[in-house]
Amino acid sequence: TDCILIGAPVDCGKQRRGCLMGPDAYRTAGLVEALQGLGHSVMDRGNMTPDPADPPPVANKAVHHLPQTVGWTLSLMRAAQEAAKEGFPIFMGGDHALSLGSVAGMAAHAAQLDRPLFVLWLDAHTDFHTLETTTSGNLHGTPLAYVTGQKGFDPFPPLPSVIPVERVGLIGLRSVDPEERAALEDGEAMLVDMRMIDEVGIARPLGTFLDKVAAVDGLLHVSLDVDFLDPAVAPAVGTTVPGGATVREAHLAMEMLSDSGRVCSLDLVELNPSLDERGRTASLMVDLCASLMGRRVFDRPTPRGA
Ligand code: DIR
Ligand code: MN
Ligand code: MN
Ligand code: MN
Repeated sequence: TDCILIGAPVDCGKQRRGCLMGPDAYRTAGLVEALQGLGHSVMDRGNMTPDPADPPPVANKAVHHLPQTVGWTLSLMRAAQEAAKEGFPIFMGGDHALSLGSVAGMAAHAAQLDRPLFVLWLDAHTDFHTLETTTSGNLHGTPLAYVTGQKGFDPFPPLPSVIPVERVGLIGLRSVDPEERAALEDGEAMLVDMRMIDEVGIARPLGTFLDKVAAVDGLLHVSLDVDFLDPAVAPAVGTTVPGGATVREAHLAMEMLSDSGRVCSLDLVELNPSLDERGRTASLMVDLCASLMGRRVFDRPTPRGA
């Protein structure tokens, strides 16, 4: 695979600063070498900057950093479409607001190929707020609503291609705001909270989702938020929520995604290296990325349904 690393030091999607150091933390933790060690070619495009943007203010006074976020969305939408033509884009965040652009751009790319794009959201949170429902005003809590075409995103660029909510799977959920819950409970997204993982494991719901992708020859974008993981193993994130995925659950998910052969692009988001000791969260994220890109203990397929 031709991996294209895109540094997206987006740091305007929430109040606490630090995610701008994420791309360099992944480089320091050896992401390039890990991918090359698996036989992939790697092009590191360096770190991007946002386009200039000056959207009119919105009614919800809680919303902050709107111009910067719209600017990032414009530049990342374009970067995603360009990179996807040449290889497998890996968006090194940066906070989750970067997915407003990366996912919108990947959706445009898939539409050009006439392939359905699915999205797997690995996160403690649903990130399904609109500019109208958010009370924190933190725009990292909005990308999934934007890319699925929910109303309330007027200052943002119009979506070249909307992702129907039934093509979205969310796994790892344990912090969902009431407005998000109401909006998602009406829809057809696959919602996998931590209780379901406790009860049936992560392989079953993920396998079901991957079968859905394969049934229509779909492509899959994976958005991996650090807070999907338990804070005991991944403390370097501003919005820790106890009770997250274990290291093994996360690796199993990555290996199944790799086996599926469906994944076309990846976001690594919300890493805040200033909250860490010795880069351990960055190292774990690099190891998970390696599993997604083919690293194995032994080569054997997951005995699915066995
Ligand atoms: C919360 C937290 N739902 C909000 N969201 C996220 O601010 O809207 N934290 N994405 O990581
Ligand atoms: Mn998130
Ligand atoms: Mn989150
Ligand atoms: Mn909220």
